[in-house]
This record gives sequence, structure tokens and C-alpha cells, in this order.
Amino acid sequence: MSQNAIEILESLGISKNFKIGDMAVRSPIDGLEMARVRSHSNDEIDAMIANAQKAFLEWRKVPAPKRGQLIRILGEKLRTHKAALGRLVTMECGKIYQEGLGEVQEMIDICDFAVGLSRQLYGLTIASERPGHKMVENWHPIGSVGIISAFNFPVAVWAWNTALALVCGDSVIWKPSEKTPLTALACQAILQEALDGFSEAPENLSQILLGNAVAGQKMVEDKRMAVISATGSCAMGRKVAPIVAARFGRSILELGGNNAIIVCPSADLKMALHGIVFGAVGTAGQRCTSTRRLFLHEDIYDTVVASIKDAYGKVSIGDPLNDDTLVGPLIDAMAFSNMEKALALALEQGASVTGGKRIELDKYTDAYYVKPAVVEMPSNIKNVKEETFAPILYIFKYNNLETAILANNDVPQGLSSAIFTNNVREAELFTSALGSDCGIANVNIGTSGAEIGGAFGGEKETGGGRESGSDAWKGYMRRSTSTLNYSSELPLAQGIKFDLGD
Ligand code: UN1
Repeated sequence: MSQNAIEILESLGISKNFKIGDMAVRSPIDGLEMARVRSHSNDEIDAMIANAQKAFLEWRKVPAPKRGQLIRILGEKLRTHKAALGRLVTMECGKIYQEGLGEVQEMIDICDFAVGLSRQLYGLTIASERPGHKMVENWHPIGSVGIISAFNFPVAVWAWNTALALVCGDSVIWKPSEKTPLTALACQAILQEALDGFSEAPENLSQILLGNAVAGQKMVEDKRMAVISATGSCAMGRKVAPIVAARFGRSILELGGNNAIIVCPSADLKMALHGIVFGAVGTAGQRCTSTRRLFLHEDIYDTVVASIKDAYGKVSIGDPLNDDTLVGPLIDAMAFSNMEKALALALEQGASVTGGKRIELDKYTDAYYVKPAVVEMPSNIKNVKEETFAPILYIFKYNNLETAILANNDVPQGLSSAIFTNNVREAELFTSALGSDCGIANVNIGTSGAEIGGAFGGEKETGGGRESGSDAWKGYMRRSTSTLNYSSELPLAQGIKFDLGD
């Protein structure tokens, strides 16, 4: 298959004029413009929100298992279009094709999960303290959900949110990254295929809002948006969260990470190496779960550093559409400049840096391919507190696990973490209340590549929200508690006497 981006969009039935519009879409593969799209005006955003409200009022009447059927069809359509959408993901955000396919698989997985969930939106029954009474919890659709997603997972994040929101009975407006509107349009077209012929679904159940941060802000500020689910940087979350809080809306925040792996002396070092390298250089270090810090026990430090450098020397860097490429480009010039700044700072602090230079590919002079960097940190520096969205792995030496766990936690972010060990005490300590403070704490696998079945997200500046599996669906519904009295008396709770006489 060698379709270009526009041909893929056309094959999905989108027949727009991609030559006009205020937003230029560049492929990080060659830095060249692939298409232009038009951003939405304030009036259009306003109308979109009104339409989302109308759609919600209708959709909430459809029984949840029936809503699940729409997501079952969406999952089937995604299977049909997996190769094309995976390729478009690669073209628009630069991750290698295997990872593009993996991202679409993540969408299919969450659809499967959500279909099952559509019959399991359970509430509790609770024992009442009063005779002849019972209490039940009801979970109801909450309203319209605004989704903000980042360039690095341009389609999966939408699917995590949309599959859940739709089975929960909500409507959706999606503001994708300005860097990746084409994959968003493709997802919308695939969802439309599922909607065609699904007569129970109202119009405008899911809409796309194209534009910059200002356009996104308009959606975030609007009281009619019951939930704002924002995935991206801590800086973005820091803007979104107070706006939503000020209007008492609900936000689900999945923000930056600063993820570490600890390698203990008992670890299977071959497995650890695989986990470290995939975590650090996969997606060119542009996952929120990418491995950024590595704590190596002093007994295995030299061996592991040597094997990482050796592996880094062998990873093929280049066009992400080539089957043998393992590391594609950075998203743009800004990403490269941030990487350079971070490496310059490390050098200033006395670190030893291997790699990190730009690779000029003759045919792609406007693209930013880099050699992943290994940064051996001097012993007086115990941490790196900033997240740089690039393949930089900071390596530290430790001699005591408690200290390494403290260092793992001693950063503002709290998304993902991992330990490689064959010692059950170390593994249990790491995952215990005294261990990693992150939303994800893995044993003998790396920090990235979480499955959709778990609740995804993290603590501290990562925002505290959970998307995807487990009981994350509760974030997309409202809960009411009903006390039902089937007796012929009206006793008050807490034993209060309130005698009105006869
Ligand atoms: C992200 O980078 O925003 O765990 C999401 C992972 C993927 C999701 C990453 N399943 O790496």
C-alpha cells in the first residue's frame, strides 16, 4: 500500500478540498505540507456545543446495551480500516508503522472493553439503617464530554474517551492537536460509517472541533460541557483545570510523565535492556509513558550502560514507514530545540552525553531525526524534574533500593514507573504503599505500552485523572443515590424525633 494521506482520507469517503484552510498540516517524516484544514469559528463552536447538548438529550434515552452495539460496529470498522488508519497515524505524527498499527489496535481493544461495559454499568445496593428501606446507587449519563488530545497518540486517546462516553450515554466533542487534524477527520469518518444505519443514534453524537488552544479554551469554558477530558502536557492541564473547576465542571486530566525504571542486581538484564530501550527510544521518546530516568544498582551499572549504548548504536533511525526502522522523527523543530536545550543543561551539570545529535537525511531536510541520547548523570545530581518530549535517557547510579524509590518519587509528575528485579521483596516494596507513587507501577516490564484494561493516568502534576479501563467509566457518568421506603412508617435517619402530633 502506498497511498498518500489525502488518498487515505478519500478512501474513507472524505472529499474535502485539502488545499485551503488556515491550518497547515505537516508530516514530520519530511517536514512538508500534506494538507490544509480550516479551523472553526467561535460561532461554529457555539453551535457545536448546542448540537452536542441536543444529541445528549436523545442518546441518553437509548438503553446502554444498545449504545454498546454502536461501539461494537465501530470496533469492526476499525478492524477493516486498521492498516489505512495506522499508516495515516504514521504519516501525521511520525511514529513507526508498527506503532501506528498498535495504536489502532488500542482503539479496537477499548471498543471491545466498552461493549462489555455497556451491560455492566453497575451501581451498588446499600443496607439502610431504617426498617423497610433500601438504598441503591444509579449511574446516569452526565452530558457532553469535551476531549482534548495530543499529537503523540492522535487516535487512541479519542477512542479511550469516546468509546466509554458513548456507552455511558454522553455526546462528545473532540479537539485534536493542531498537529494531527487529519487522523481526527479519519476517525470521524470511520465513526460515521458505524453510525450510518444505526437509527437510534441522534445527529452530532460526536463532533470534531478544529483549531488552536484558543478554540479549545472556548469549549473548556462552556458550562454546557459536563466533562473535559484533557490529555497532554502539564502546561496545558494547568490552564484547563482551573477553568473547569471555576465553573464546577468535571475534568479528567492525563498530563505529563517523568517515568523511571529501577534495575536491581537480581534482574534479568536482557529483559531489562529490552524494556529500557523500547521505553526510551520507542515513539522517539514522545510518549507520556516514555522512560526518561533510569536508576541502576552500582553492581550492574557498567554492564547495563554498556549494553544500552551498544543497543542504541544498532537501532535504525529513519523513515517510520520503512519496516526496519525502529525510531522515527521528532514531531517538529521545536521538539528538537527542546531536546538540545535539555542536553546542553545536562552537559553544564557535568553529565556525559552519548548521542542526541540531529541526523540529516538527504531526502528530508526539513525533518528532525535524532540519535537517541544516553545521559550519565554525575553522582551529586539525583534527579531531573522536567519532562522533555524527546529520546533522552538520564542514568543514575544507586546503592540502596529505598533511596532509588525516593528518587523515583521525587519529581513533580507521577504517571508511570517500573522495577526490574527477581527478588519478591523488592517487587512487593515497589508496588506497595511505601513504593512508587505513580499511577502505573510495573514489575519486569517497562514504563510504556499500558494495556487498555487498566485505569490509565497518574498522580501529582500528571493530573490525577484516569482514562480507559477498570472503573474509569465512572468519570463519564453521574451518580445518584436513592433511598426507597417500602414500609408504612417514615422514620428519620440518625434516630431523629420530629413529632408533628396527630
Ligand atoms: C500517551 O502517551 O499519551 O501506555 C498515551 C502507553 C500507551 C498510551 C500512551 N498505551 O504507552
